[in-house]
Amino acid sequence: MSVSTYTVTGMTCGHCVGTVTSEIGKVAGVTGVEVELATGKVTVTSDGPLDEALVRDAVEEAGYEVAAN
Ligand SMILES: [Cu+2]
Repeated sequence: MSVSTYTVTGMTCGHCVGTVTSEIGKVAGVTGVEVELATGKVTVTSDGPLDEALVRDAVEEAGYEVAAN
């Protein structure tokens, strides 16, 4: 199992959180997504190393941005 964290910008409410959660949840290998609205912190659990580009794409697909860490 591997855990990675991202900072997502542009989320303003629970609906945004739901959209980001569901889009990242579709990425291959992802087993869990936790989004903290106040900080934009997104914790992704996966069953193997995750392709960061796919997570980034998923977040952009949802209409938000991954901040550079
Ligand atoms: Cu919203």
